[in-house]
Amino acid sequence: MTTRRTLLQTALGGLAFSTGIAGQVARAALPQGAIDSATLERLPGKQPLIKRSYRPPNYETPLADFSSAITPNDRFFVRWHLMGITEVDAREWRLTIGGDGATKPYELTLDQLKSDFEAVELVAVCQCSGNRRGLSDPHVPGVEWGYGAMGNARWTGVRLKDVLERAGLSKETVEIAFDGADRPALDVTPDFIKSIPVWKAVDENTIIAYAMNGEPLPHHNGYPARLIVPGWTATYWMKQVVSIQALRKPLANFWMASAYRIPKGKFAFADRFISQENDATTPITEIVVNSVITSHADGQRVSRGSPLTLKGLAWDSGAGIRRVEVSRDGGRSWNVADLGDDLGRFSFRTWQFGLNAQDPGPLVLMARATNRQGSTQVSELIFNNPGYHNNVIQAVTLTVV
Ligand SMILES: Nc1nc2c(c(=O)[nH]1)N[C@H]1C(S)=C(S)[C@@H](COP(=O)(O)O)O[C@H]1N2
Ligand SMILES: [Mo]
Repeated sequence: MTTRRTLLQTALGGLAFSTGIAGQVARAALPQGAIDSATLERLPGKQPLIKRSYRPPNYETPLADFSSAITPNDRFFVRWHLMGITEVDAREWRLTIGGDGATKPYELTLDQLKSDFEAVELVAVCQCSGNRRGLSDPHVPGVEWGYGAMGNARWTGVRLKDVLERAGLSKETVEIAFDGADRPALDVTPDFIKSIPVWKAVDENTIIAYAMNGEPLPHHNGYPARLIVPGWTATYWMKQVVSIQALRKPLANFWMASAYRIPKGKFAFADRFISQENDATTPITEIVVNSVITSHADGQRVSRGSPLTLKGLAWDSGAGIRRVEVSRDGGRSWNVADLGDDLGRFSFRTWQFGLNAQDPGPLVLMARATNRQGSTQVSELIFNNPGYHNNVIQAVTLTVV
């Protein structure tokens, strides 16, 4: 049987790679079980997505569906932790704002949320911390995501800081915690509640969104309202948010203290989540600079001599993309690609690069993004047990015929 691995090894065999780069290409491009076992399935209201698990529903977007900077709502990935997911009736929905750090707790209906505060809009990438976990080598447990546990949308909502201000935050408040309408089906699973530091909560870009690309949020993406934490991985982007609690003490549940943490010192980030740090680990926060090739897939055949346009996306935690480069020789030389429209510093940035495939045989194409702070993607996976922050340079091997 011809597997992706043998195909790729054959493809690489004919080319002179330094071992470091070749090893990196193999790991970046080898989806292993994760992508090989993918089945497309349709959730209600969604186009077919790649199913990673059914209970709870975890579905990712096929790379070919990222053909524009904005991810359509019906193609947007879906990630849930708990079994007890119910559709929310917007008329019944209430958002409670309270906690021991709130001097004036109160409650909002959806209409009040929309009418009582100034509406704001921004485009931001929602990316699961574990995006690309399925590419981890050695393999790590968890949802075996390929490249598509991410999406980019124009979010409309209200600033979280405006909502918090009305609750009269006390000076002792250290974190703001969020709970959604979803519930564990068994008592053994802790409810999914997440917190962010006050400084991030009162950032003007942190919003409670009630619209996504001009439409109500799809049920599976958090209808009727969810938190948007631009620049941070999606674990904080609480869907179907029903409760916001101002806390004088750090939240100490499983989802903060044990899950969604990265080893200290392995990844660079600008701002710290100090109240949740311990000696060894810190919560995952800022998205690492990254890019993908979306126009062409591994193994695709292209005609010799006819021009092709390689396309893809690049994004980071909000510094903004400075440049994307493409390599045609396994990473030895790089050429600058053209960037598409700038939809804001938290958005996907499209890019494209025209080339002419001259020689028959395998053609290894790679893309690498650099942000405005000079951070770029890695050649070797920065291995960590939960499989987070994979921004290894992706390689796509085409066959020129
Ligand atoms: N209520 C609720 N919100 C949630 C989650 C969840 O399980 N329940 N998962 C979080 C995680 S880890 C991710 S990656 C994103 C996924 O967002 P999406 O399903 O809209 O793509 O939702 C976040 N918000
Ligand atoms: Mo996630």
